[in-house]
Amino acid sequence: MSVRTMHTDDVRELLHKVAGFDQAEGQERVKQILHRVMHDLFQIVEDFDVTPEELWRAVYYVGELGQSGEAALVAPGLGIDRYLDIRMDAEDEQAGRDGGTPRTIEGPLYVAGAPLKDGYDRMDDGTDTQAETMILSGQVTDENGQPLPGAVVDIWHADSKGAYSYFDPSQSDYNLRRRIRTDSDGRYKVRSIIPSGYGCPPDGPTQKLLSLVGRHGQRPAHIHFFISRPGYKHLTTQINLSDDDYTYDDFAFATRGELVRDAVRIDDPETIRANGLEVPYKEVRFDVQLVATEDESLQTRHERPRAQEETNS
Ligand code: MBD
Ligand code: FE
Repeated sequence: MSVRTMHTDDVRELLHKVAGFDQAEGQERVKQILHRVMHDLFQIVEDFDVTPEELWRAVYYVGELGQSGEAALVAPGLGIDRYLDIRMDAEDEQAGRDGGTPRTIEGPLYVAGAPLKDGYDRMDDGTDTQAETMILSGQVTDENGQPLPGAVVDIWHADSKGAYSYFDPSQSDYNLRRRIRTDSDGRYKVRSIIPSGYGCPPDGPTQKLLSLVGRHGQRPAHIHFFISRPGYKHLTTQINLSDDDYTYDDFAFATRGELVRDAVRIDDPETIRANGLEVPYKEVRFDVQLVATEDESLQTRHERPRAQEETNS
């Protein structure tokens, strides 16, 4: 059975009232967008002959998603975060402020207010005994290669099980989360552990939807960065490690070729000792180029709800 009702006065009047077009109060932008959203949803029901059973399943799915706290997790899986990056890249290009190290998505697992140190710090609390040691370092420069001292490099990543502190209450506060201020040469360096990739909770609503379209919910091993300095465009980015099965098959669409890095194993006893270590480790390098801008609104990260943002940042 396939009936067509979208063109009728009944549906038109219904949508008009749903969006509050007959009300003096409320916000015009919300009315316009809600009208479009509900119109297009009803049009989908008509075009695909969606059954009441299917539509109610979708309504209760939204409820399940909210209860699980996974709304900001299914978002990157549906390409929302990547789509916003594509738009911001295009805006930068149009405004002539493209270039520098590419952006990629923030993801839902940032926690504001990590310890802030000059030049160097250790990020791991030493309890992840299965993990390989990582030395991560790099130089922050402008587009001409001029070093930028005093830039803040805010780094966060998962443990050897793919879990993030704060969201995994078994980890210590701010484990694997640090802010490093670059030294007089624009350099930063941390000792940490090699992260593992992330997998969506297998029984959660995000994985449920992904499975319905034949997709996995895995991310490759990766390290997140916010890099900022007054006078330069804020950069939200990540590096993806090169030896992961999912390096080029990320459910969150965050991998960019320019952001893939090798973790190089260092076995040489002298180099190990020179770095103050006793065991072989893996070295990861990530140099960053920032783009100059006078526009202060571009010098900070965009707003979104973040853990500990008000209390501690
Ligand atoms: C992550 O660690 C992540 O970075 C993203 C984008 C989604 C889920 C988990
Ligand atoms: Fe992540």
